[in-house]
Amino acid sequence: MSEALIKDVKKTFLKTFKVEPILIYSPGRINIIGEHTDYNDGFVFPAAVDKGIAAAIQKSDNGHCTAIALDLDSTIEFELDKIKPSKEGSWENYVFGVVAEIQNRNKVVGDFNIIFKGNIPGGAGMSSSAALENSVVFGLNELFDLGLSKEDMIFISQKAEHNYVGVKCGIMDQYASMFGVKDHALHLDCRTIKSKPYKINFKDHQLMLINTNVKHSLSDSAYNDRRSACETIAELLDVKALRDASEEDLEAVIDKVTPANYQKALYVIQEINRTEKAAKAIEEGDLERLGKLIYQSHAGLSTQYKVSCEELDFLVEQAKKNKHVLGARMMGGGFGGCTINLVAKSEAKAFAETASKAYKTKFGKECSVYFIQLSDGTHLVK
Ligand code: GAF
Repeated sequence: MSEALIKDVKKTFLKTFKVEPILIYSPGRINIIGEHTDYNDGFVFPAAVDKGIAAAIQKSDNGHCTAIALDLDSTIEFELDKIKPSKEGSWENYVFGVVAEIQNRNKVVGDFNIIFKGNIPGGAGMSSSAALENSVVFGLNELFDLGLSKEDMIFISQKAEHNYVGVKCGIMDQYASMFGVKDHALHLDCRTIKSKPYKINFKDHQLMLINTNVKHSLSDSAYNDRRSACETIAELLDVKALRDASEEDLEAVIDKVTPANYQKALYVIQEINRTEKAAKAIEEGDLERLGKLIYQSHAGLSTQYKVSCEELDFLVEQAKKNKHVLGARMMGGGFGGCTINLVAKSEAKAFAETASKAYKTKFGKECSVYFIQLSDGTHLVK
């Protein structure tokens, strides 16, 4: 958790609203493997990280609510009985969406003021959105004693994203951000919403992120298209979700789906499988095997599921050329954001430098490197 973020939101809150706020911290996440499997009821392997959003919240007595995003230098005022989606892409939709979804559950929220500040790079595929949603729902639950469980809260955050932001996301991001455990990754079954924390022994290796610093447009609609293609094929196969299908089941309907959608469904079935194999490799301490699965995951995301981009593929190629990188792949929804790399500790810096230089030469822009720690999920800060 970043003490500095907490200090900043608290200080600004006291100065602006002259009352002591409740303080919440909500982290972003990484994902080791299991991409685009969550909305297919499959398995994922995320972890909360030491980049997040701090929120200061307290009741308001001036007849309206105020939300301030310090990073964006943006303030909005709104009334609770007039909440509706704001224009596409605006940050307030995360706040409005959460409030609306709480109201939909017949829970009563009163007027409030909230101030945010975060250090999760936007568009990096590290779930700044889920962290923001979770901070709002967690804060409102505390402030108004709503009696929501953590599980209720992640579903509220997810629905906010579906209905106000317009992304039909799965549950991975909200779950990892809410339920993260320090030094652990979570092997999450997205059907039962139960996870097993793994304290991964990385030995002389570590995880490192490289941010392409690009976010290609249309990624939200492409995401929703992928989800609906998966659902259509699951329906055709007469199963609840692709989690329930095998490669043989899919082959039996090969004539009934387009080649592109066939590959997408095949990717999902294989990735769910890979995530299971990764859990086993981790249990057995076999990092080389884990690395291979991570590379395979990227190949599938790029060539079958088609959610990668030139910049991500380039960084994964750089990793493949370096024998000290056991595995690398794009992370999150895709079309930009970060690669996640499993790299030898002693060589991580050198690899980061070589890859960054090559990236600059190729694309004429900088990438960013993050060394992350696995951290606790959304919590109250005393
Ligand atoms: C985004 C979504 F929000 C997640 O639910 C998940 O589907 C991910 O993309 C891809 O694995 O982060």
